[in-house]
Amino acid sequence: IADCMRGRINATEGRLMLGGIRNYSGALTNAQRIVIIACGTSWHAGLVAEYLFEDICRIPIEVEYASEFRYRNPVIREGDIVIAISQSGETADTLAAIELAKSKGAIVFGVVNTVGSSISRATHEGAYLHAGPEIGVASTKAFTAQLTVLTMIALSVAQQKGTISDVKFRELLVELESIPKKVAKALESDGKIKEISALFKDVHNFLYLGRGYNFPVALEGALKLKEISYIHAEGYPAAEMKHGPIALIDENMPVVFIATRDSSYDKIVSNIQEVKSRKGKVIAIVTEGDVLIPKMADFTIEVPATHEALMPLVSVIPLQLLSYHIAVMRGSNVDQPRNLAKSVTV
Ligand code: F1P
Repeated sequence: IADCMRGRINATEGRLMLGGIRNYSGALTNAQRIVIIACGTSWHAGLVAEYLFEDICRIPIEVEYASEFRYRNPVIREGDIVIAISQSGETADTLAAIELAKSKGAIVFGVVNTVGSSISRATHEGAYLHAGPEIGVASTKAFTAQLTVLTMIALSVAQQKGTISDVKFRELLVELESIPKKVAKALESDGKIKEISALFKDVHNFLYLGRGYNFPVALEGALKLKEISYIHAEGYPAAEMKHGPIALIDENMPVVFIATRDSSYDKIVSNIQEVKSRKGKVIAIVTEGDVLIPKMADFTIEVPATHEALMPLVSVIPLQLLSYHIAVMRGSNVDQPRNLAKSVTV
């Protein structure tokens, strides 16, 4: 995350410079609609960006699986901007979706990790992640780097559009600069997460629930567990639980709540109560110092407080560690999960 921000932001001076999106920055600022296309973890980063762009830039956003978008006949109008997100820069579905969007006249920005990759060459402009190569197949640090770059893009668009006050812009910039330290703090829970992992390594299903900015984090937590430990896991918006998944909850169902202090805190507390009253086992990711949820949950893992728009950068860390430890304890090769390729080129 720090590498991703280096040379791009100076919070003290309130400066933000993303060289990679200079030429088409006017088109981005004046976008009537932004369509984000990506696959897997990158798609989850796009969902977080949707909340942020809507919130601070007031631009309508659609987040599409590239693997579906490419086979549709999507409507692209003048003034639409497409942002393609990819760790490898080689994902065939994302590449095909970019070509389709370009053929319909869209300007396409890339948020890509691999310099000189096919996607970075196919896009009109873009910002690299500078996250360094992912050693394993499953995307981890690329996810947090994608969130960092997307946050910088949203902040810069909001500033140019005037949809964010100077005070809020600076506040978010200062907070963004503090994230690497907060991630380091979140990593200190590793020992505790390992102990929790030992208790759940043999279960067959997991549910992940979150609201608002933490909803895509719930999806990502579930995907990481599936990818590297081969345990079936579902991510849902916590508010959707009552529309179906609640039927699954009993004493054998671990439910991971991403329940940090934000504008939907009270609502997620009610969701935890609903799960506890059905004897579900609750593992809650909470903000440091929370006293209420630890009394209700079976296990709590603390993360440092931050602005809710930046929380996914921090709240995803314990979920990545949980998947990692469970996978290692189950004897899986976390770097090379079965059936998964680093770049899905077909
Ligand atoms: C997309 C992705 C990854 C996932 C795995 C398969 O890749 O779905 O999120 O972890 O590697 O591919 P990318 O387009 O972000 O490289």
